[in-house]
Amino acid sequence: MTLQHAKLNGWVKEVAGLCRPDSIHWCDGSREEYDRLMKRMVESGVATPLQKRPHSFLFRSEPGDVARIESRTYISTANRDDAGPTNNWVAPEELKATMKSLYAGCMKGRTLFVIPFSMGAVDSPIAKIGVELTDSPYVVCNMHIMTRVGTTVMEKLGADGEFIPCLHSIGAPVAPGQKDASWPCAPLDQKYISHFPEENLIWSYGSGYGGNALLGKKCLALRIASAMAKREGWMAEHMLILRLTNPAGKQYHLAAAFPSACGKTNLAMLTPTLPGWKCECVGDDIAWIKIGPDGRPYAINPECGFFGVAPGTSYDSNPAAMDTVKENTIFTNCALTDDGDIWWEGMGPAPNHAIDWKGRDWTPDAKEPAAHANARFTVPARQCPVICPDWEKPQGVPIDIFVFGGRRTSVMPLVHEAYSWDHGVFMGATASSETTAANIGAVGNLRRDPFAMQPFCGYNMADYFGHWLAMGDRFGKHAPRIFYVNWFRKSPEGKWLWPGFGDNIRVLKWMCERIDGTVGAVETPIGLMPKEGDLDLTGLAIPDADLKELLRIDADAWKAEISDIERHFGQFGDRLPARIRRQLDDLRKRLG
Ligand code: SAT
Ligand code: MN
Repeated sequence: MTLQHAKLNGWVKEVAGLCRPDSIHWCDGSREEYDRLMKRMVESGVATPLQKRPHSFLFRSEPGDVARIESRTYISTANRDDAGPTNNWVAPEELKATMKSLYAGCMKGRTLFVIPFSMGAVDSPIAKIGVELTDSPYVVCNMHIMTRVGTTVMEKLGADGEFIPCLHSIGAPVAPGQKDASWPCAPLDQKYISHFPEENLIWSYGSGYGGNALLGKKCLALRIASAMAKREGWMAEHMLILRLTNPAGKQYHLAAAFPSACGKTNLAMLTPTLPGWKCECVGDDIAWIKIGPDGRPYAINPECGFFGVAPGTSYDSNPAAMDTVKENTIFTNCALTDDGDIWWEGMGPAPNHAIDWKGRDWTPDAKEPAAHANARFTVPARQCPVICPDWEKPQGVPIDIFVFGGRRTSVMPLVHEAYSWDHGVFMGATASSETTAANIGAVGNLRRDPFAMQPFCGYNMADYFGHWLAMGDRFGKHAPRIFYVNWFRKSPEGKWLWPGFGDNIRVLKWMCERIDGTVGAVETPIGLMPKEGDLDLTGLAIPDADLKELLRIDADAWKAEISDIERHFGQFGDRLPARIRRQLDDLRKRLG
């Protein structure tokens, strides 16, 4: 591919001068390119082709490089307050100096790949172009699946089109004659995932895994895009997008924010247990939302693949995902069965023998799981049997419903609805969840994860709350209704109270009927909730006591919750919008 883009050419040259790769390869996004890179990785033993899944491969990462690393993720703004209290911050000059010394010569012995990619269909007015420079062929293949890569993007870029520069290195040069590691990367204290939102720039070093390395995803489509969206008056959200069609054929579009590994992919591909209802997936992780010509919010999925959590995915929990990953899939950190297939915990019966994600022999009586808890599949979205026919529509789909949620084994009821837009923004701002394996760190701790954006907001979170308020003012009568859900409540004895998965349609149906004004709700201190008979439980054997517990509001627990919210808000000081503080006062009053 020849290039006339002076700025891009200049940047590639500059990076090559610093990182010193042996060669440079401009990616065209073709199948041949993907196959060639995969073939080389198979030959060097890095990738294992799977006999049971056509054109699919297994990779095993370094045991220290298995997830996003929030402690090594930076939002580097000139002013520390502009990154806010929820982000790690280092001044741009200092961070760049540190990283430049790491980048110096870091690609020796490797190829520098130039990946021009589009987030969003190339012809979408909402799409943005990025260019990732990386020394990892694994990243190139994943980017092929997760984004639109190659020639059409270069054509759109032309001679002077705008692009977001995304520099990535695994941080592991190879000397001549040295045997390469199967998953080369840098030690933890040298890993950096850095964002410079004031100049739309991403620098990542030292990790080859997921969001640390596939820079179109969390780095561009959330951290950098959220800062751009604030400046430009749109929204970049950590949300799945789902189309629901009721038995009468009426469509509703829902966008839902849950933290990583809380079931976004499962909800996005829901198989409804209520007859006549249809769900179609538009996206499973990220939504870019703009106000359309008719004043309504329209959302696109900027990605074109799924990077889903493998463990727990099964024909019971998510049949659509299981059918999606039958072919053309990259599996990372799953177990390998003796007949050349992959396996993970929660998929179904365990094999008698397998090779675990660390490459060791594994049997069901092993002490450690066969697949890593954050093992992933990377797969083209178009292979999903329930992909929405409009999933690539350039103008997006109109959003009727916003949903927030997280994993809470207590306190949070199954569902409640906001009294107003501001109340809904308060729900988003106070969203909380028990932490998961998607981030390196302790699992199962309760943390506030506002709008599921805690790890992904590229600017001061208090200003982000303000942006949500401002967008609501602009949506006016077209503002989507806001709900909060919790599929994960347990009984005091530790039993899951709600079946979840396909049965979540019962809760979504209530939301649609709330919009249509055809179902009731009861006012509670925390919001509007279904009263007895409002949730369609046809065909579901759920004990009355469980349902009561699912919808129970424990006033004492909520008072404790208020103290925790005070603490959470306290970190923002005066920057917290008064309208959000007022919502907390109102909640306190309603709780009495
Ligand atoms: O590794 S990713 O950041 O892409 C996955 C996730 O945390 O959702
Ligand atoms: Mn995510």
